[in-house]
Amino acid sequence: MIWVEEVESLPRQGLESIQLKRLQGLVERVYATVAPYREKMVAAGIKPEDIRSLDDLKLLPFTTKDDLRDNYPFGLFTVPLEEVIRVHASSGTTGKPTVVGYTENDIDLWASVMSRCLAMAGVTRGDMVHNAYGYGLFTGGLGAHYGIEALGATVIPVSGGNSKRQVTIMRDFGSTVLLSTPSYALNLADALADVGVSTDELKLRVGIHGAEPWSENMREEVERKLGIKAVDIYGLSEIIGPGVAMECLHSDRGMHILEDHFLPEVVDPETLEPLPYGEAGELVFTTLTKEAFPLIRYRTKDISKLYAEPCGCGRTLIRMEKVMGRTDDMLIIRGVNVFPSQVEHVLMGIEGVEPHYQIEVNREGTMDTMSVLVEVSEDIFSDEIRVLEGLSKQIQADVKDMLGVTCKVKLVEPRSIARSEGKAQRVVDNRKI
Ligand code: DLL
Repeated sequence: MIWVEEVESLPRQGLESIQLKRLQGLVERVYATVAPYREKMVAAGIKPEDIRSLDDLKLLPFTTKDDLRDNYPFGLFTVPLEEVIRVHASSGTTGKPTVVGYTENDIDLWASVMSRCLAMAGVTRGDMVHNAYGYGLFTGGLGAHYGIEALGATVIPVSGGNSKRQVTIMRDFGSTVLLSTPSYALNLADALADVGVSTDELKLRVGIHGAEPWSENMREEVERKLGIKAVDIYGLSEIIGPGVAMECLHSDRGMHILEDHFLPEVVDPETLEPLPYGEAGELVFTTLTKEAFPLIRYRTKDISKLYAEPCGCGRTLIRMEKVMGRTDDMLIIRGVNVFPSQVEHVLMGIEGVEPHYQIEVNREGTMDTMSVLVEVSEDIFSDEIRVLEGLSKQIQADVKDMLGVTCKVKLVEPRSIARSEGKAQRVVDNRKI
């Protein structure tokens, strides 16, 4: 198994001294080359030489999505455009896309962190890797692609879509590793049934799933339906794309962060004070080595926790908890904070419920209402109305018990909720606010 042992299993002190040196270099560079960063630092009364220890990171101003929008498209790049060899963009739900750029070294760095992630899942040169992340402006497809090649495994650049064809390719090419969003992995599982291919005919061993939140129950579902071990991968375009953090095969919880390149913090989203390990808050990253588009204390809006306990794999890199949701995903239903991932957790614990659901939020007068559309298995759907009513009531009661919110439940036919080829749309917010 390939991994950069000398970095990934360094004693903390050794790693932290690398991080500090890189952080100091970064701050000097952005201060000298990017006006918006310099202005913010000047306003905060900070000079590059004030960063003497990693603890001084907290003196630096945060960067937010708004800063990216204000400098759209290339205003935060630190190098001339001639040195940028690729751009990606994430669509976002509102407003302008977020544009990110890479120098040649950045592309190499990305391939390197991504290949280290793949290695954490036990991927080696001998693997046939079915890359079903979308190719294009989304970072998933190309980001994973170059990592697979850097590792020396074989990449099948299949991208998203045309699931039946994907199944045939998986079977005929003998794909051993699947890369896709967790929701698309479930689509592929459905397609297996459609094409009449059983998991015994496949060589799939491991699935590397990310780009959207997914619950532990959803993991079990993916593992059972595809007959694989499913692991979590985290990343975001602004920081580099996929390859920021990855679950290893030994981890009892969380994903190792590639901390020699991406310096993590968790802060209280209200006070913005850094939180200790083990406490949930907003993840913040500083890119230590990226050239074209470095970010200082970027607020991801993702909610997670950090853990420093040693891992069975021997890596000393700290781990981040599975992302619990985003601060901007949180629904406030009649005063109760609800994350879609919590609803998913409840649903997946109920027998007969399929892992396809959508949450609809409406406003009736001044009241917000939440409806949960859930697909049920064929057997249940064709069962007596009494059975369906019983299931609806059970879902409603379990949601109320666990989340404290009363919701309406609509049980729908198998395969009636729109499938996505990439990230699933879990929430439909009909409130015009
Ligand atoms: O989704 C990059 C990626 C591609 C990651 C493929 C993993 C695999 P963006 O489109 O910029 O980049 O979206 C980033 O997706 O801030 C999270 O909210 C969410 N996200 C990414 N990975 C996970 C994960 C890619 N493992 C946004 N669990 C992030 C939960 C995730 N949410």
